[in-house]
Order: sequence, then structure tokens, then C-alpha cells
Amino acid sequence: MSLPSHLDALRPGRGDALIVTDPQNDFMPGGALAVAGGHEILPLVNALARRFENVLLPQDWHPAGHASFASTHRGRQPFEVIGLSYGQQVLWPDHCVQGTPGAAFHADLDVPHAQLVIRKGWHPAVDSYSAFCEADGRTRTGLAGYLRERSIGRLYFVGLATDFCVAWSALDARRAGFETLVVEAGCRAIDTGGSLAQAWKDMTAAGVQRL
Ligand code: VGL
Ligand code: ZN
Repeated sequence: MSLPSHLDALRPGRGDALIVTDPQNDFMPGGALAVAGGHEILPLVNALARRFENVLLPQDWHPAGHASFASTHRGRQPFEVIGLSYGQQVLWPDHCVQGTPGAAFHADLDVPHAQLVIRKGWHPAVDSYSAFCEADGRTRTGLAGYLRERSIGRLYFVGLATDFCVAWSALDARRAGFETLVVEAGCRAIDTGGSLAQAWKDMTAAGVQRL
């Protein structure tokens, strides 16, 4: 596919990375936590990724019985919010269970040159939307250190979902001092309880650029 002109004009270099967040089967239509239109991003993501030397793939990767699954909590339903030890947690359908087909990258994702797959959400008791830091706000994934060691200072985000994993990662990227851009055409949202509007409000306030 040909890129829209504002993306066609991008000339990413050594210090830039494209972060393709969670392009996994369970977030695609038909998946356990389907994001509406999730698969529609793939042609643009594939075309954009060809411009980048540095492509990174966060992968949601939960053990069975994860704390973010509604099924783990007696009497709870998906999309309810409960309090866990580290704060408020949206409960989800079981999704992206380690080693299952739902956790695999979508077959139409075409980024063979991606350099790093970073798995997150593998601590049984803690969720991790962000690729940088778990939902307890303390436990780091090591991604910021990896990027620093490689002198990567500017991050372009695409992927799923805009209002959870993309937004939380982009906010943490800003906190860690990276120049941060979200390519809106390369994202799709879950949008539960006003989460999408809130995510853009928070990202804009934090200095995330909306492309
Ligand atoms: C995500 C909810 C639960 C995401 C992951 O990738 O945005 N959302 N786990
Ligand atoms: Zn998850």
C-alpha cells in the first residue's frame, strides 16, 4: 500500500524506532479481546515499518489465570473495574495466554526485520499495558535501557489498542524522556468507559505528538 502523504514524508533514521504494539490474533476481529478494525492497520503498519531500520514488537503475554482476567475473580465479568493491590484494574476476557494461537502475531504482519520482541504482562498478579513499566508503576521491563544503549531517542507508536497498550506505553516513553509520536491511522481502540478520549487527553498533556 502507498502511505498517506504525511507518513510518506517521514525519513526515519538510526535514532528512531517504530513500536508496533500487540499486533496479536486475540486483538483482531474474531479474537478473544477483539479490537474493532484491528486488522485494518496491518497494511499501513507493514508499509511504514519498511522505512524503519529499528522496529520493536511488544507482545501481550499472560499466564493462564492472570489477575487481569475476569475469569480469575469469582462473580466478575469482563470490562468491570476492580481494585487490586496496585490500583484500579479493568477486567478482560482471557486473552494472549502464553503459547496459544491467540497470543501469536497476526499472519499478515510483515516485519521480518523487527529486532526485539518484548513480552509483557507475564507476572501472574500484575498487568502491564505499557512496554516500559508494569501496572504497579514500579516494575520496569528494561525497554528504556535497551533504547538508551542503542541511542534511540525518538519513538513512533502504532498498534493495539490506542487507549490501553499504546497510550500507556507512549505516556511512559515521555516520562522516560523519549520524543514520542503516535501514528493515529496505525492504531485502533477498545474504547470502554470513555477510555479513548481520556487517553488522547492524557497523551496530549504529556507532550505526545499525534500524527
Ligand atoms: C491490551 C487490554 C488488555 C492492549 C492488553 O494491548 O491494549 N488491552 N491487555
Ligand atoms: Zn493483556
